[in-house]
Parts: sequence; structure tokens; C-alpha cells
Amino acid sequence: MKLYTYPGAPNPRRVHVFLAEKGVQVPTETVDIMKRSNRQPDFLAKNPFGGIPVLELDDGSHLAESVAICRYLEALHPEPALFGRTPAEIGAVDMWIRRLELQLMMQVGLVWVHGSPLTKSVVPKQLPEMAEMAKAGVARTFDTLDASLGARPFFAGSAYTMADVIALTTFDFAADFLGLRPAPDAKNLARWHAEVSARPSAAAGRAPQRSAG
Ligand SMILES: N[C@@H](CCC(=O)N[C@@H](CS)C(=O)NCC(=O)O)C(=O)O
Repeated sequence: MKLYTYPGAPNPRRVHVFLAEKGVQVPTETVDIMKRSNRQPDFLAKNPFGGIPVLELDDGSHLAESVAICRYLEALHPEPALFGRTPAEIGAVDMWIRRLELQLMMQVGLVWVHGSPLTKSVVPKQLPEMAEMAKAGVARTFDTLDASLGARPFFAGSAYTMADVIALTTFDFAADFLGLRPAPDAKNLARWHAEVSARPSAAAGRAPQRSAG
């Protein structure tokens, strides 16, 4: 097995944090997405959509999409369960994964692609209005997440799950690369972020240096 990855990139970091929570090690190979190596024919043969992470299986086939990779790893290494155990837990984890992907990560991605000088060459034309609109959406989502989290220890309930992995990696990317953070009065998110950041797994897949404050 081999994981194609890039230090600090949020989607690969999900898999690194997940593996660290499982206590499992997988060999890695860095694909330089800043040099667009992932858009060359040899990498597109592994993932036609070009994104990382990609997991190469022992039979030579490839699995893309960070959540799909983590589900595969969960099936191989069921403990500790990070996608829930009971039907209610499994449903709650999936609900939060989808909310975090669709309401948060997607809008953070729009700010990244349309608002950062680092991604100028990625889109045919950067649309600053799109970045501004998405930025406002991220702020609204942070507020909703803070209210929804309430006093619960983790997004999907009392156990740390894949939903927390996605939230942590998205929050850190938004803060480090785009300067987007929850409002100072979002106390529930602040408490949650401090707790999940203190887990040893939080260091996994993090960029050696932060690009922006
Ligand atoms: N939905 C995919 C997203 C993959 C993705 O967009 N990865 C980014 C890195 S965080 C990437 O490869 N960007 C460079 C590119 O798409 O060319 C996943 O969850 O794995």
C-alpha cells in the first residue's frame, strides 16, 4: 500500500490524522501539487480527477477521495471505530461529514481558488466576488457549527470520529492559508478545537511551516 500525499494539503491530511488515530503506518510518496505533478498523465492514470490523496492498494489499483480512503482503512482496521458503531452513531457521523464537506470545505475551497495568489494558475479566471461571497458563507457556517456543537465533546456525539478529522483539517487549512477563523465568541468551537488539536494525531500531515496567519 502507498499513499500519494502533499504536506499541509487538507484532504491528504485527513488520511494522515485518521491513520495516526488508528496507529497504522502506510508508506507515502509526495506529489508536488504546486508544480501540478498531479495533473500529468502518469498521475491522472491513478486518479482521472487529479486530486490527492490517492491510496495505491497492494494489487496495484487506486482509491481516491479522502473519505473513501478512510472508509477502506476503517474496514481493514476497525478499532478504534471512527465512522460510528451503532446505527444512530453511523448516521450522525455521516450527517456531519456531509455538512462539513458541503457547507464548510466547499466554501473554503472557493475562497482558496478565487482569493489566493497561490492558486492564480488553477482557474481560468479568479473571481474576487466569488471569494468574498464564499468568505461570508464560511463565517455563517462557523456560527452555525458553534451553535450546533453546543456542549457536546465532538461533532457526532461523545466519541471522536471522522467528522472531527474533517473539521480539524478544514479549520486549520482555513486559518493557516486564508486567515479564516471562527468569531472570537464561538466558545464551543474554541473548546473543541483546543481538545482535538491536543491529540497526538493532530500533528500528522501538517505543513512544516504555516503560510499565513
Ligand atoms: N474530494 C477530494 C478532494 C481532493 C483535492 O482537491 N485535493 C487537493 C489537495 S487538498 C488537490 O489535489 N489539489 C490540487 C489539484 O486539484 O490540482 C478528496 O476528498 O480527496
